[in-house]
Amino acid sequence: MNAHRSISLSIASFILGLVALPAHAQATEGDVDGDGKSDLAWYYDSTTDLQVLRSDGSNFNGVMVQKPAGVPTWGSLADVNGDGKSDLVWYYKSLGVVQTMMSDGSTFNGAFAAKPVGDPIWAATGDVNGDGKADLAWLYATGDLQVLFSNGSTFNAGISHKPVGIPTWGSLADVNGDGKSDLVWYYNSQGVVQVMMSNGTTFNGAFSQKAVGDMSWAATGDVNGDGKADLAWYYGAISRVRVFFSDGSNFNGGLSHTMASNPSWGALEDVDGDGKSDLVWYDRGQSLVHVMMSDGVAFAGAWSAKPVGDPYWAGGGNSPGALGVGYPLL
Ligand SMILES: [Ca+2]
Ligand SMILES: [Ca+2]
Ligand SMILES: [Ca+2]
Ligand SMILES: [Ca+2]
Repeated sequence: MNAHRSISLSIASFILGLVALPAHAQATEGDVDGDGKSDLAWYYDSTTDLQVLRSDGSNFNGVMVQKPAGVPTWGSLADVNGDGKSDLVWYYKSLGVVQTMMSDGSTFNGAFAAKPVGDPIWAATGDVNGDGKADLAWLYATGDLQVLFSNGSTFNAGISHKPVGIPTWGSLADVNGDGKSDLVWYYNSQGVVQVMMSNGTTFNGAFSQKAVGDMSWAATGDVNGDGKADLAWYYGAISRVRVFFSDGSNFNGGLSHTMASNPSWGALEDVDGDGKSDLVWYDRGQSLVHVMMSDGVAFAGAWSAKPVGDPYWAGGGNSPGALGVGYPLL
């Protein structure tokens, strides 16, 4: 099996995995304790322990352990009530509902209405209407996309949209820096990333398509700190991550970084709170989480690797509006 086919199958299995309970990691982002530094959430289904590895800017310390009720089908870390602390947004297939557990900085509580939504084939969180509260984007097998706006205590009807085609990968990220998360979708049939800009009430075009080709994993985040979310694309066959910087209307050449180890999962998250999203990845062979800091033009300055085991689900990051989606571990 060649790499190209393997990647396509990985993406296909991820899409299927959303519908059939996935036994692999999904990536998102979040600053759980609200100190401006993105933390990493790591969930083990074997013990049903959720461990939040809190970033102090130079390491993941201060583990916060929680036992949510039940194993999720999909999850995200997102600040749904706009208090600066990322909350846990989990979908339970058995119940057909999204359950949100609010972070108070040291634990997760209830206090957000469960929302019946039904099974998605893709889902993401991001602040689509720019009110400071993360919203929920839910794509159904029919190709219908529903964005549910958070009002701080529940998700309500927001945008109904039917984009052209079903993506193989997607993210919500504010690529033009207007405070509203845009829809960043990859179609592997065309090898291009398509952005649909949010104006708060609908999604429009007006962003050039970017030919990127198939990746092993991808993420969005503001790597150069200009307020516009950038695109990171990891090519496993050449062990290289490429970051395409957004200028608000296109993704242009950014930076290229050859990985020293082989990431099974990656995310962009600002772990030191300097406004530049850093590269966080998990090496499954080593059972280690690594961090490479962004200085705006390159990834340099590695953190101490953090020992963790294979997660069932993982989340992290806090760039404005840049929330990832899941992938299977490679
Ligand atoms: Ca919102
Ligand atoms: Ca935007
Ligand atoms: Ca940027
Ligand atoms: Ca940073």
